[in-house]
Amino acid sequence: MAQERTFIAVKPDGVQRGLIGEIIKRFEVKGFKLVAMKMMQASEEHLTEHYIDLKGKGFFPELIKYMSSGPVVAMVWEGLGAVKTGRVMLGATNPADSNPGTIRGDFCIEVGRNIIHGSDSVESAKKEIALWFTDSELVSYKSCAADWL
Ligand code: DAT
Ligand code: MG
Repeated sequence: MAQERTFIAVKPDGVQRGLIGEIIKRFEVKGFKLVAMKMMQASEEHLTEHYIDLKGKGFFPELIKYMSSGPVVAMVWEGLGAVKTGRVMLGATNPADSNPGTIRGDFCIEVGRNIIHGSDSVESAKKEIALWFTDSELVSYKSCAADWL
């Protein structure tokens, strides 16, 4: 495993349901380092670009409507194997299949309201981070916990 960055976003339902803190806490206590974060109302154009690989799916219009229905909290987390481990922490796409102990397994029920996004590969993480953040928004610093993780 290598040091990686992954793009994580609390979706509009996660924001409205008061789960921002819980989600940040899980990545923080796991040992990942927060390198960028902002709350924003994403446009349909921006979300279409974010989910461009799913454009042909039947649920796509509904997905864009849902994701643009309120503010999201966009974040970049860094650490050893952050992409793969981040996905494990999220749980399966459909909360009905997400194990208890995962974020989706613990806090949601429906695939169309699954509260959180996480990059599925290092390559898509790079694309997503570039889509959601400028270089200057990515903060470079050494965590004092780095040698203890
Ligand atoms: P993930 O978010 O786990 O990476 P994905 O990239 O396949 O999953 O799909 C993106 C989002 O689209 C997913 O979080 C919820 C929604 N979605 C996926 N499959 C769906 C389906 N069969 N019906 C409704 N929404 C779906
Ligand atoms: Mg995905």
